[in-house]
Amino acid sequence: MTLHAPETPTPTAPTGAGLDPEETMSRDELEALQLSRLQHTVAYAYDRVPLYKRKFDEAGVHPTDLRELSDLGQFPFTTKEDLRLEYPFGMFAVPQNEVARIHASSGTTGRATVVGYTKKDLADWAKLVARSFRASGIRPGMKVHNAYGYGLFTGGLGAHAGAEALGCTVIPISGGQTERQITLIQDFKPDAILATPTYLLTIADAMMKQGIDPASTSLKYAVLGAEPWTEEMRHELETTMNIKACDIYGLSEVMGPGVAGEAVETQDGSHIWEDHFRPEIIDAFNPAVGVDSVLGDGEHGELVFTSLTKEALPIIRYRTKDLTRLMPGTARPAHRRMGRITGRSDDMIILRGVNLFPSQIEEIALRIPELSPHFQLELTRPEGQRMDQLTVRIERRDAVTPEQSSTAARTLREQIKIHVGSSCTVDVVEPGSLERSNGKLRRIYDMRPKG
Ligand code: DLL
Repeated sequence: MTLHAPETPTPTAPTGAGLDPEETMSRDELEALQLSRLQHTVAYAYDRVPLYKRKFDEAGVHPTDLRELSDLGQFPFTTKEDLRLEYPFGMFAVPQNEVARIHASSGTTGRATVVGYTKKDLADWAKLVARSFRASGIRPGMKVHNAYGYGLFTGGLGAHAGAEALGCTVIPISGGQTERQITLIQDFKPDAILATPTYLLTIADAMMKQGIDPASTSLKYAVLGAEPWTEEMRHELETTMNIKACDIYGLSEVMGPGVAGEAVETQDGSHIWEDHFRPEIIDAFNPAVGVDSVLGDGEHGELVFTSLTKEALPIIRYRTKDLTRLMPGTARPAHRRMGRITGRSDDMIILRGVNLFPSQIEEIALRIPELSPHFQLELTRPEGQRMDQLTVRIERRDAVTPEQSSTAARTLREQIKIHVGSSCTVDVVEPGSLERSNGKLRRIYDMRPKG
């Protein structure tokens, strides 16, 4: 039997039809909603989670001090370390039998952080992921290939529930098994793919190796996130695969994917769904508590989130370590947009006093036609030397000659010196020689002696 998929509509500018009422609210209406939800959340967290009671009391603030939105600046921050110390369930605000699902971070950099959801939290999460996907061009009835990893990682199940809530046909392939992904894309003919940007690159690359033109598949939309990526990477993926690629942002501690999502008609950064989360920007390296310590819109710093509706794990002023800025809303005018994440404060390479992020290298390298988007950064400190060294190892594109490779290497080195200010070594390597992504790609290999 053949299943006849309905015609897939092309995206149009938002008319209000099919959008959540909160997406079309005015900023004043939205801020009034935020204030009442914030007052509730802060009191709820104080009453139900001992850590919040302790921290608020120590800081000398009480939920009743929150009279307007800017008063949030007086409340203490929450960090990943707090979640680790409360491992496993100390941050939960509801009894265990009201927790419908648990997710956790992999714990590769320390003890896992555990998060929980009530049934209502799961429904809200699915609604926001559906909202994000819809903004990015996906429509009910479309087939969606979900290559985010399933399991304790929030990507797979979070995206899955969102696509189902939107009314899509979900193909729950998870990450990895790239050959199989390609077969299913060819046979099932999905309209959209959900993956990390570097994993989509892996899929496109593997298609080319098999002699399949990645631009020839049924895919029209990709919703990509879970790791930093650049406009240059968007261009690379959109042209190689003949798709529209939009960003989706989120983190487990705050919810998972769908904290913010990008509109396909503007492609100008993800709108933070401010009816559920109150964002702030603070100085990442000198965080102070106080109403005046919050940076203004447009200023660069660390993104901080307070949940406004979560039941199982209300989170107050969570320091994401993600560096970005807030900008006014466009496609959804009341909801502010976030700039691209330039990097995480804990992923910043400090090379002889110069700050550097992998995304800066991606941006520069992808403007050099002979170089591919496959690269790694290696940090070393040669014996007997006090200076750190950076080696950028990057694959050349197919059909690039050795002479062209060495010219490209020189150009990249010079451009990094000009735009970032760091001297480095560039090693242009053979296509296919660097490890491919299966999800979140590791870009930095820090080989410096510890301590
Ligand atoms: O990565 C949630 C997610 C899944 C988002 C699928 C989007 C798609 P965590 O594993 O907790 O959750 O990692 C969260 O990943 O603090 C950022 O550093 C990074 N990140 C997530 N989305 C983006 C994005 C998921 N769109 C951490 N751009 C966050 C840049 C992102 N970085």
